[in-house]
Amino acid sequence: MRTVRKWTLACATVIAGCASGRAPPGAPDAGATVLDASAPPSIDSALESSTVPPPVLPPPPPPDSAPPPPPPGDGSAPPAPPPPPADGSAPPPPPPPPRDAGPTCVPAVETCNGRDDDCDGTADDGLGGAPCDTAPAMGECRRGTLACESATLVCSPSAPGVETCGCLDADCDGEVDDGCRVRIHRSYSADAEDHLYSRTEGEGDGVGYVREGSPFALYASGSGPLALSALYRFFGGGKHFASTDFDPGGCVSIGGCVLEGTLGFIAPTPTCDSVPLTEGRHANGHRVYTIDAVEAASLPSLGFATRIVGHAWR
Ligand SMILES: [Ca+2]
Ligand SMILES: [Ca+2]
Ligand SMILES: [Ca+2]
Repeated sequence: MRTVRKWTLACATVIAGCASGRAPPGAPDAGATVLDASAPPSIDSALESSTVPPPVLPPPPPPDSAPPPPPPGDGSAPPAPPPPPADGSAPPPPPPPPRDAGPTCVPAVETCNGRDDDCDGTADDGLGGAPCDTAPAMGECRRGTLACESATLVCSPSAPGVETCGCLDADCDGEVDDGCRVRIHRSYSADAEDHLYSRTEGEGDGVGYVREGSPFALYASGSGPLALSALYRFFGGGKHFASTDFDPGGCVSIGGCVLEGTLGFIAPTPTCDSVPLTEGRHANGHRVYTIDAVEAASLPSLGFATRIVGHAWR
């Protein structure tokens, strides 16, 4: 109001032209936009500036700071960034965001990565189960099974079991069917011109037989999973012999020979790293059994007819 009164007095007493509506000398033409700080303001602008207070604007942000992020829509505080590692190394990359069966999930092949790639709602489902090798584990324990654990495929070994005499190292000690076979010991009597085969080493000691070693092994039982046949030992005509026939040639039934027991069990066909068991039969009844290919090949020259009676083990 003070400015209005002052300018009104000046117009009335100094500038006669203003009363007549004419512009004072040097004033711009009507319609022109001229800003001149030295020129006195118009009455309208003076009135406006004197009655409307200027708007109050917020202070500008500091030039070197970014504006704070808007708060989450649910009103909760935003998650705090992970603290840097204490040792000063670069922080690990963040884990991939989980996928779910939502409308934005794009189905892919499920792999062991901690994510629900096929969008069925379960991460890493349906993986594992394939066989794998757990070497240096031995025997059946090497037969592992793949499993997806903590986003990593791992090969889990099998636990040791009980030796089943099925051509497996089920107890994982590195030896197949250990404890399932028996060694067969051989001795020879020159006087009787007879070979004696026995599970008992030294059976012929003291009765004229000389030990010749333990040339092969047979399974102790035929009740395991392998298809095996009993090999019986007989004595007849002053000689020992073996056969898979419980009454070979009817000699037992007519009293021509005696069944002395079961030596062991042989395989009719090659089984579990077996080797052929050759029988040499002399015309005088003398029988020889061997898995030694060289000895077997020499028998015909010594008067023996040979045949493969089955398969034994070293
Ligand atoms: Ca899945
Ligand atoms: Ca997955
Ligand atoms: Ca074993």
